[in-house]
Amino acid sequence: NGGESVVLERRPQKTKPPQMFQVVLLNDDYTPMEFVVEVIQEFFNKDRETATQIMLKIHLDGKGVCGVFSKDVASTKVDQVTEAARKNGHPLQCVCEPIE
Ligand code: TYC
Repeated sequence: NGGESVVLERRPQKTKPPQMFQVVLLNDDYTPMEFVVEVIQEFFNKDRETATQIMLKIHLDGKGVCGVFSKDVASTKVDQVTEAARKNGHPLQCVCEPIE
């Protein structure tokens, strides 16, 4: 073929793992400990013992990570926790933050 050669270059791989977000609960002086434990069990699928440990960590340190999710799931968790807190009259704050 006229001596021409074809070079197939490898493209840089395009797909990278999605940015992950940690969902964090913040401490406050008013939300009952029991409510926080129930929220962590229900929305973050933790057993009661783990949920209690996370709640106490938040109570002592001011905040604590309840789970790590894709952006969509993390933001849904924030909405669900915030709605449950408001419905029950508690000021509990839940936020998500990108990790790494
Ligand atoms: N500090 C609260 C209390 O003493 C308990 C609490 C824990 C509130 C964790 C919020 O994210 C929280 N009743």
